Amino acid sequence: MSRFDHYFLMNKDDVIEYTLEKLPDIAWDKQTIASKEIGDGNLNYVFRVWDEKGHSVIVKHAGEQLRISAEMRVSTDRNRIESEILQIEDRLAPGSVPKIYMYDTVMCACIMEDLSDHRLMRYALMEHEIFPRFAEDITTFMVNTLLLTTDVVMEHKEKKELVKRFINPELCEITEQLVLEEPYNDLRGRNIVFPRNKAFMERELYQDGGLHLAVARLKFEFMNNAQALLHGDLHTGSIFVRPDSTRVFDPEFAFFGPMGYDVGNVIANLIFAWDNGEAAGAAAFCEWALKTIGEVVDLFKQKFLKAFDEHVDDHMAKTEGFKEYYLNSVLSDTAAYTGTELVRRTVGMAQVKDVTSIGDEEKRAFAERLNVLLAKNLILHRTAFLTGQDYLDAIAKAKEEAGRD
Ligand code: SR1
Ligand code: MG
Repeated sequence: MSRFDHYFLMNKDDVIEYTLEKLPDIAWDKQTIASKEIGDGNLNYVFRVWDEKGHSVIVKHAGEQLRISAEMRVSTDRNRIESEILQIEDRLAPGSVPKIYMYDTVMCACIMEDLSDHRLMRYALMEHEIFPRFAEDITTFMVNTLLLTTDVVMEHKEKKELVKRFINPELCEITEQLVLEEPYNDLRGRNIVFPRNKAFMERELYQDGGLHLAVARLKFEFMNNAQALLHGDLHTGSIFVRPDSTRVFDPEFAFFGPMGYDVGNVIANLIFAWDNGEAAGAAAFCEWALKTIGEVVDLFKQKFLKAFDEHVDDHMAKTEGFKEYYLNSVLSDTAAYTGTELVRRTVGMAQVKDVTSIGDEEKRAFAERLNVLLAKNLILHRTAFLTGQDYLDAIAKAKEEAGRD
């Protein structure tokens, strides 16, 4: 019998006892073992447990209520999904995610590698730190985890088994509502609109029927295109970085969906970092951010085509012209979901500190207008974004237009 045979919400002392019980093979120093809650996400509790002999782990624990809102409840099964996905991702893209030491469906917790020698990418970017390896690392991660879990590569029955195992209805519902619905109509009264931009957002987002139709299509493509095993929430708060290392974590929104959703999330969150750099006048950082946005698109394409040649077995997928058709559909989705991420983080319930921390109100309002104008271009002209330069040109255009409004 153990205290941990039945679920309860653990505090930092419970977590120490839990770690000692679950990881008995580590020679913990019981005199100095300590724990601290370090999570700042919207959903879970994250504890660091360490001792003075140099041992340390991270314990991630799911509560029944979400941290961002006591009214929002989602299944604690998200921790199982996260742990299993991290193990799959580690096989597909070795070294790109933290190691999982154990997970436990009773306490809805998992214990994983401590990456405290890395920084959360969003915060490092907000200090205008540069990560020269990032485009290279993240494109390898995306091509390996995405293309290699599609039907063009996987044995079809095996893939369908995975689709079944990672059906993730509650977390997907959060995305369906917060990303692909509410930013365009404030249906549940949860949007947060910066007062200076109220009239602008009403006109550009709430009253644009053409945009609503395009996003409605994107919502049902997200729900019905079980293309690849997505991370599902691949923003810069789900990535740890060091100048020489990139590690992705937090895949609790994982499910089989359109690949462009992950790629678009990465691009949009680099744009938020660039917004912040622009507001601060951090020229060298902004130059790196733009270069990285372009490289993410171009390296993704290059590696995708190479991996397609190396891994695709399916007879029909090898038909001449199919590879280019398939990549172009992913690029079109990428542009559109870059747009939906830009919009939802600007007016939706879950915003990003890169933008909300811009202290000068006019600069913040400008960044938000730029994001929305850029987003609309990406969503409404999604098939026109085929290269990194196409994104850079669109950012420059939105910058000019946002200044005029
Ligand atoms: C209610 S959860 C809000 C957001 O936090 C997560 O990181 C996802 O991005 C989700 O949409
Ligand atoms: Mg998260």
